[in-house]
Amino acid sequence: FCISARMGTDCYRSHLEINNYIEDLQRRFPHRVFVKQVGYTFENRALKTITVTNGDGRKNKPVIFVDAGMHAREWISPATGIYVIQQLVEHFDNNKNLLKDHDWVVMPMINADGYEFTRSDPSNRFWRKNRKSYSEKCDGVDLNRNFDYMYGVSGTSSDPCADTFKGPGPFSEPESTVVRDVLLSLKGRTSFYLSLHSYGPYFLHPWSYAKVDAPNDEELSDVARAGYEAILAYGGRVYKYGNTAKLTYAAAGESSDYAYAVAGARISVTMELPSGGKKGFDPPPQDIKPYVEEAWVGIEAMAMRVIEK
Ligand code: ING
Ligand code: ZN
Repeated sequence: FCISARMGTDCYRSHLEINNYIEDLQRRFPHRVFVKQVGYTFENRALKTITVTNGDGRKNKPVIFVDAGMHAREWISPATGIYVIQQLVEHFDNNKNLLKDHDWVVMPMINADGYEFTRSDPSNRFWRKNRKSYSEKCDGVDLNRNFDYMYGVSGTSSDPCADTFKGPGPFSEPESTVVRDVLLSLKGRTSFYLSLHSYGPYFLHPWSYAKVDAPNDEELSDVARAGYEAILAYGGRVYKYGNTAKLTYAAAGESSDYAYAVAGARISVTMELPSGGKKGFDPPPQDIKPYVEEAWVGIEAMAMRVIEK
């Protein structure tokens, strides 16, 4: 439970607290912040994006799109998404350069149903998928196998009981569909897609579906390297970076391949935040602050590299 009503790094926040926080930012900073309801989860939870600008009124700037909370148990991901929003909005004066020629769109919680499920009982803490069911025996679809680029060709399962169950078809899930629609609404504008997961630490870039170099592999690695170098210099942690399939394993139908191949994001990265706690996905609340501060150093560095291109 959270001691402070003020949004900080002392605890993991509920889906409702996160939505209330961004709504509150819109009220406090109406000239720089725009919150949009973009859809609903299977269990009818509201999914929102927050668009952050510098308030200069210029339309159609390139966009840096950040999403978090695609996998339920990866609690440090939405915590990092919240921190990104805080830096851009509440600490705008320190981060003006990140918003000069770019708008940021952040979706801090994709899999709200799964997230609330992991919060509802300790026995559910390590649930990964959403909560929609396609079998009597098992629930949930892996949202990061449900996107329609090379859907199902590798690293994915047709077994509803598997943690990487891809679902009955591409975009069968409301949550992945919402991410798709937000990405497509920004088509031609997204210069950088960043998806926050855990655990690594890794910076992963296309392709994920196979051990194949993406057309601008060098440029992708260059941005990922900027994150790696910044975090190394900051506190000595060594992230690995590179082609997803080569560095880890091939997996198709995930969001960073989709953002890159279909939604036109020239740079696309999945950031796997460091492990923590007993099982890797559960850094204790007192670790939130150092984790998100370190992550921000990497995110800022990658964004600056993209912006300076
Ligand atoms: N990893 C991601 C996953 O969906 C990923 C990222 C995608 C890794 C594709 C490798 C291949 O599996 C986590 N931790 O969720
Ligand atoms: Zn994940």
